Amino acid sequence: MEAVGSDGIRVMMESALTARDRVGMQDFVLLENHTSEVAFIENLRKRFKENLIYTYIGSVLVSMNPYKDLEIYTKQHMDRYRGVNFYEVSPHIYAVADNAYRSMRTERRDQCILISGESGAGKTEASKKVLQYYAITCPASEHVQTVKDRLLQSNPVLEAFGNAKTLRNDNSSRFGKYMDIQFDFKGAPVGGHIINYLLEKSRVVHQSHGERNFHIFYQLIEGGEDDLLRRLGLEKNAQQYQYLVKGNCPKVSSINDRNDWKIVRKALSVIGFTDDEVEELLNIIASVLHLGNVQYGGEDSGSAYITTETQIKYLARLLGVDGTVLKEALTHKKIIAKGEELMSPLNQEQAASARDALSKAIYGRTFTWLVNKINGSLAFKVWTRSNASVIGLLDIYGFEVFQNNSFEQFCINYCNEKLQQLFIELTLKSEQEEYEAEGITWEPVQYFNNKIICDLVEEKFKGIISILDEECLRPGDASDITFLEKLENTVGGHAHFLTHKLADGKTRKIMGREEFRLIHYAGEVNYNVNGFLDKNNDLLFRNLKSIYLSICLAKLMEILMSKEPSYVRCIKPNDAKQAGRFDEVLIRHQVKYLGLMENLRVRRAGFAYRRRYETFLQRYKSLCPDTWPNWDGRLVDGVSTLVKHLGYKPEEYKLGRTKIFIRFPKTLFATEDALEVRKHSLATKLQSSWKGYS
Ligand code: AOV
Ligand code: MG
Repeated sequence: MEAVGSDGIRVMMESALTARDRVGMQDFVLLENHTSEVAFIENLRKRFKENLIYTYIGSVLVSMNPYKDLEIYTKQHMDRYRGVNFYEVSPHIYAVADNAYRSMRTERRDQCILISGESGAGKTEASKKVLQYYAITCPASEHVQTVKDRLLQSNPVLEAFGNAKTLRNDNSSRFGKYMDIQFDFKGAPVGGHIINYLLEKSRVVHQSHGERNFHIFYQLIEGGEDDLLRRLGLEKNAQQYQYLVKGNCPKVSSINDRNDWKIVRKALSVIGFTDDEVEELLNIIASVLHLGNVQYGGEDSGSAYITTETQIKYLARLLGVDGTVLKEALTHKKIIAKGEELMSPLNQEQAASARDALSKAIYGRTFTWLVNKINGSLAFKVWTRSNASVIGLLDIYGFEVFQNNSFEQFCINYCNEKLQQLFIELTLKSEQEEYEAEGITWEPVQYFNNKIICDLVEEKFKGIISILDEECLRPGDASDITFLEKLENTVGGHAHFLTHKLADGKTRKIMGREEFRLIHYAGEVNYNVNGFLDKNNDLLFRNLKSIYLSICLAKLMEILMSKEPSYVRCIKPNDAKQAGRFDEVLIRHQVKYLGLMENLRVRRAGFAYRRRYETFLQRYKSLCPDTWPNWDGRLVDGVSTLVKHLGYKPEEYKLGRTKIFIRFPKTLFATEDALEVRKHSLATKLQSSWKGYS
């Protein structure tokens, strides 16, 4: 410490302190006032202003959507994070990716990266960055290069068919995605597998104002070559198609459909789709557009007939079916009377909804076929569980609230509710386990557990889904309204459920009579029950729903629980999708519901900072003559000698089995400052001795 007090060092220390003050803490655990939400938000604000969008809470990565391209995803950045200790470089999504990769390699344990946050917060972008990191940095052979290319190219394809412009996000995922990346024993990616959850099929036939249908329709119309469009019977004008005009939003400034078409077309080839398969796929996409333009007239008897013959002609050709059969299918329903099959005519309204149901079914099946096809192309033939490991990436649709919320939002928000629960259970569990493993007493922390809301939705016999299923199966007068009444009778008193009816018999004016409100972990949402029974009844939907809501969701949870998780918590800085805008109210709300303060409290419950002995010793050994340049004895003794020399008081730290735990950030800062001083004095010494020679 001989040089302390010299001007140079004072200036240097001051500038280090000012820099810390300016750019904030790269780990929230190091905030002096860690229980203060104000300090938390201030730290986020400072970092956001400096384009530092990533910050840790221990090992959890908090990511702010910058809404602009930052120069932080280059190959040089990737190299900087390869094989480096998590804490020695600034926070980054690459650090999370690399850490998971290394844990998988060294501990031979499957990993998963769980990305959450509301719609537009940056989940899909984060998942793409992770995939790019592996594709670029992992070892490769010729075969592996093909796999890497296919893994990367699966994204534009899935996004074209499964993403759409919504009011919240110009590229909003309208399906949930869990992707396994499989690595061989050398750590090279050799295969992949995608599971998709609940595509929002209703978007095919209807879009809210300001929203669009799935990207692929516009890409095909804007970018499709003239002879292709001619073969498909399509015009180069999205306004011509009923399924594309509902949202009154054919063009989006941030989207270049024509360019995206080229990207998607190329990606399909890379994944291994033959030209014939692509043509078949596009036949189906075009068919959906033609179906949307099928119009009906009404006979005097009330029966519907088709007024648009051209559409039928195209449809018959593209789908390879007989025109007459198709016409009958679009205007009649099959009924069985006295053991005989009969075709009973539909009225105009019924026929239109049969047409829309067909479009949704066709699109939904095509999407499933597409995912299966991609899986086929990513499948590694000789891959077995025994010689490979897996990193899973979960990117689902984010929590969303619109003016009007229906069954789709109910499913999406429930899925987010489950994910939040997983986060709570696993972070607490792992924290607890770490303390136990290190032989350090655990101090419990109070936190909000959203299990109560999950139970309200999913509990057998008394949960909302059970009641909905029951109402769907009940013969007679079951309707959306009787479903709502049943909900009132069964879960009416629940703390997270409300309808317009107040306990004293009066009505709550702010709520509609067809609505129920759920108080989710992330906020309150009013759901309009209109269409709940129909959507739940939709056979295809039902299949998906049962996979998704009960068995699969459970399976997904099982998959995730069996892996070692890493978390990325995405925050959306403003609702205007604008760069540089820090909307404090919106951000504070997300910090609250993502449980980040609780997460921080759990992490800080006892100790702000923890490091493995070797890492700690390596970094600070130069500060003590007994540990410098090398410590020969047991690591724990080396660390003990070092911290005693540094003047740590017994209440400031604890030594676990493999790690040192430090209670207060200021202890660590003092040590860091001492290191800076030491580095500087060494540099000054070297300089003066060099001067002496010259
Ligand atoms: P989401 O996946 O969380 O929403 P996205 O990942 O699609 O959100 O991000 C929305 C938009 O924000 C992107 O299209 C980018 O324009 C921008 N963005 C996000 N992350 C970054 C980043 N790291 N750098 C630059 N721009 C970014 V949803 O799918 O709606 O829940 O269902
Ligand atoms: Mg997304």
